[in-house]
Amino acid sequence: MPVPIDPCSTIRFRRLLLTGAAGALGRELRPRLARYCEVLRVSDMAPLSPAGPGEEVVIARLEDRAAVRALLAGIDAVVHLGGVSVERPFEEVLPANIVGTYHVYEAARVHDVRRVVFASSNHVTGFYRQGETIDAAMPVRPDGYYGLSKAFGENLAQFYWDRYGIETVSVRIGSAFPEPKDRRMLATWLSYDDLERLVVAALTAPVVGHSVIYGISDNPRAWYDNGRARHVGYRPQDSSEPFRAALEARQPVLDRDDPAVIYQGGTFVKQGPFDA
Ligand code: 15L
Repeated sequence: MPVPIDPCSTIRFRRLLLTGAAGALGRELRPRLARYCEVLRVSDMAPLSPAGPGEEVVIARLEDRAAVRALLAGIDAVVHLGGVSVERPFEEVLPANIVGTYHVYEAARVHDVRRVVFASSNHVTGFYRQGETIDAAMPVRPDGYYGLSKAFGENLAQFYWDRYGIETVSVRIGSAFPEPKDRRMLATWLSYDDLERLVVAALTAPVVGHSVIYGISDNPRAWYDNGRARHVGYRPQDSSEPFRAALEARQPVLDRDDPAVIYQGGTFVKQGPFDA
């Protein structure tokens, strides 16, 4: 079991929903989120391990409107990780990320779910240059169909806040892995403990409307300025810095003409076209 971030936490939801629970981040968050609620409903289209104490397991496809409608019944808040999480052809991204996220928000409206934590991505702004400091108020520059779908999800979140008062924190997740894998991730890395801190802050901040925040640890040379999202209350406690020396030794020379080195989205910016 992961070490509790706050073992004395008194934050308790009655029933939380975690979509995308079979994915890498879903598997990481499942035991962590269980500590903050009486019942954790976990869902994915892929197989999930059986329900533990205080868990409900629901297999559902996000493009199945009726299934998603049922999924959100009785839910207090949603952590929506579900969908395609890498660059893929538009035909694959469309049903899960675009239609599916629409179904989640429609179901939230119908069931009066008041808070969503939406797993957006740094690939919403992947075509800004590495080294350029950006914030969530700057125009999106998606680096592919995946990034475009996350930009759409953020727009859905804004619309459902403006029209229906459903609050969302859109988390533009950087690179959430046990440790940074390359030099780019020295800027984009998000530790799993900080991921938990961020999701819990996003679930419990008193007022968020629709807020957009970059999901990164306290990386000294990050490209993202989260100053506009202080009200979310996320205070990262990890940093990529201890990994710097080893990563720079492993990648001593970078090809400055490589788009993956030029742009913040890294290799995502040069994937596709998919009909070649
Ligand atoms: C993402 O959005 C992906 O889901 C993840 O697999 C990583 O590649 C990450 O971005 C990243 O940019 O490092």
